[in-house]
Amino acid sequence: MSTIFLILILLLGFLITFQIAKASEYVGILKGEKKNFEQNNRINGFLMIAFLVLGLIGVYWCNELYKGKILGEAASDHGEKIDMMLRITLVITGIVFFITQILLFWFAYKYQYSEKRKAYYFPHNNKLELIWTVIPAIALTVLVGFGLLYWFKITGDAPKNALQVEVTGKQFNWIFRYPGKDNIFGKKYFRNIDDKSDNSLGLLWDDPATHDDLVVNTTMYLIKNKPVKLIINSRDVIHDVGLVHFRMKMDAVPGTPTTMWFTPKYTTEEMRQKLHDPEFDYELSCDQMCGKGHFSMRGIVKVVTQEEFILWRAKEKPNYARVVGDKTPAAPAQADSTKTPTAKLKSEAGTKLVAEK
Ligand SMILES: [Cu+2]
Repeated sequence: MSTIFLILILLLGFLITFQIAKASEYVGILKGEKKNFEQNNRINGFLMIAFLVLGLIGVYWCNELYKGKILGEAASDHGEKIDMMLRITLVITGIVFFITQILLFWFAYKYQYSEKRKAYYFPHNNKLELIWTVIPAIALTVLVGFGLLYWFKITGDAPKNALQVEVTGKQFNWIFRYPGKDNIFGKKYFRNIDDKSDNSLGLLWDDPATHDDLVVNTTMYLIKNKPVKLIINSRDVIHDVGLVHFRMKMDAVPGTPTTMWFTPKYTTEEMRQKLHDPEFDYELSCDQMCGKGHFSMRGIVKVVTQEEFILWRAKEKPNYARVVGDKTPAAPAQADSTKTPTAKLKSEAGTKLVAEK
């Protein structure tokens, strides 16, 4: 029924427009062609100015409306630079926007047809063309240059003292891994992935480096003022690590680890006080449509002090201790690597074995 109504409304709209057009045509004939043309020109010129004024009011209104809804201060050093870059881009494009829009609509009004004036024939000017090509080219090169500089910094080598966290996306949550005291991520193999036996990353237990690796879900702990390097993986489809408060974002691609690094500036607690929001948490969202549960891939990032981090780390049990039952991580010499099922698998896989550090 509603479809019929919609069609009827559209038909009626079309008929009314057609009738108005016909009526104005007859009015034009009655008034005389020239007078009609001049009147139309004046109306259109006036509409141009009205559009300009209303448009600019709209721009201002939108800004006022969404002022409080944009993200606050960036919570990382790289984020600060990205914000600065964004502000510079907005100022440059904003100035160009206002100048060009005002000129465009003002000229359309000011230079509408007049009997007293003859159009000036101005086909070509090399100097002018050079100016409006070179100036935007320089401005864009500077903007893109800054972008590239920060991109190389973010994806480049992290400082040596950086905390390393491996982030793995899967349908539909995040898995974080911290290397133990040895600061080495133990080897893993995708065929060993087994959620039921608490090995969501497929760690190879016969690699001693896996024994102190800490695997946690949903919440990632970072340290204030300490650089962090994220090594990003995916277990299934392409996900994307989106850390909006730190202004960071990187795809999680299966089989191809990606990296990025930054330094958190404020602890979660400090940010809560800054924002007057006791419930605030840094968010890790998946920024890539990855399936029907995509919306539920909300991870939490807790930025804490070094002391708090050490306390948290001490409380968490490495997966090896949970799965194999050994409370103290085995020393490399004590581990009998020939009897474990993973060792068998490893030898079977031979050169095809894909183990990452
Ligand atoms: Cu995802």
